[in-house]
Amino acid sequence: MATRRNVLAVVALALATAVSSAAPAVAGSDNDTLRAAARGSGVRIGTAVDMNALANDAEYRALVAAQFDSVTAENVMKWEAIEPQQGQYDWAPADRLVDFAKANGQVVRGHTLVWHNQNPSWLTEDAFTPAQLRQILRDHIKTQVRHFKGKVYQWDVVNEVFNEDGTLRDTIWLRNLGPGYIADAFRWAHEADPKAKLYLNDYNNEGINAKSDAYYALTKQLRSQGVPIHGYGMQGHLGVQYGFPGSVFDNVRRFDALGVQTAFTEVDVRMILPVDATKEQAQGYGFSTLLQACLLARHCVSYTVWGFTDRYSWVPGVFDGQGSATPYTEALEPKPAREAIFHTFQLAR
Ligand code: 9MR
Repeated sequence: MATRRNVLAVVALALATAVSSAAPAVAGSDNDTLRAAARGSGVRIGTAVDMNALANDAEYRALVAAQFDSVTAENVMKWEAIEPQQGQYDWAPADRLVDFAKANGQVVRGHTLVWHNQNPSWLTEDAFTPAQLRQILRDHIKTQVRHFKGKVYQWDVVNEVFNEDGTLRDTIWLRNLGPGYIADAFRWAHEADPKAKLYLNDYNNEGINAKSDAYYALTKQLRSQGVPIHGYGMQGHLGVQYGFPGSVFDNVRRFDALGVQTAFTEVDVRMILPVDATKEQAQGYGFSTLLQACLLARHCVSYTVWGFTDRYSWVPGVFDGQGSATPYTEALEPKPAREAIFHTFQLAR
């Protein structure tokens, strides 16, 4: 733990080294990998995985296996994918990820059980009564967590439940079940797999602001009521044009003090195209800032990038004129951001 605290002092040096070092691209010895750099740090290095890419792109598959020790399904564990028709579950794509992870000595983060997006139309379009919806939610959570019992070590139980101003987001769940749906979701997930670590998860909640204040208050409240909640997830979707939140470590530290784990769950740092060297350097700083906060914290256990290559990133399709948000180029070459992550881990050893 003591070495974790040295990270901040030497990070400027790390970044200077990072941008000038010519690291090997895809190949290289095991010592050159992100997962080797992370070893012993207490923080796992993860990536979201696109299952089509994993099946069809051998270079992509090799990098997932070599560079990461944690994986998250980018889409195939979401409700619309898992239960496309009511009561009919399609486990196959998610099971393939679990098998891949096992074969490569990786853990699996489960994403996500309750969300307002990517829900099947039978759920959102049919007019269920509140009592029916409660039963549906309970069945869904219990069935899914039971299926992956012992195979998924952390679950994003509820995803993105707060607005930016710290009020609860207006969703099918809040409207029909009231705010108690959050505690219920955690209890049901815990009953289905008592060993899994259960997380809240959101974006724009990395620094101290109205949204993270709301999560802090909720976490405290749920813990005092004995609700089985174990972790606070910060997605970490940043952009160089916005600058980076300054109070990330303070925020992580206050959740530390509550006795819950923390994790960075979906880190990417986009930029307005075209790419230039200054933006790439700033991007490395963004990736590294979140990782430093994680390494400095007592209970921050994982740092996951939301896709590791621009070849499959969700960013350009959603943010017009923006991209280059991941640590590897479309050609799967490492960017300064990849080296910033690598060196930040190395310094924590
Ligand atoms: O990366 C995911 C993309 O492929 C999907 O089309 C999109 C649909 O909403 O979801 C993306 O992942 C999101 C994640 O599940 C939750 N946090 C925000 C992520 C980026 O939108």
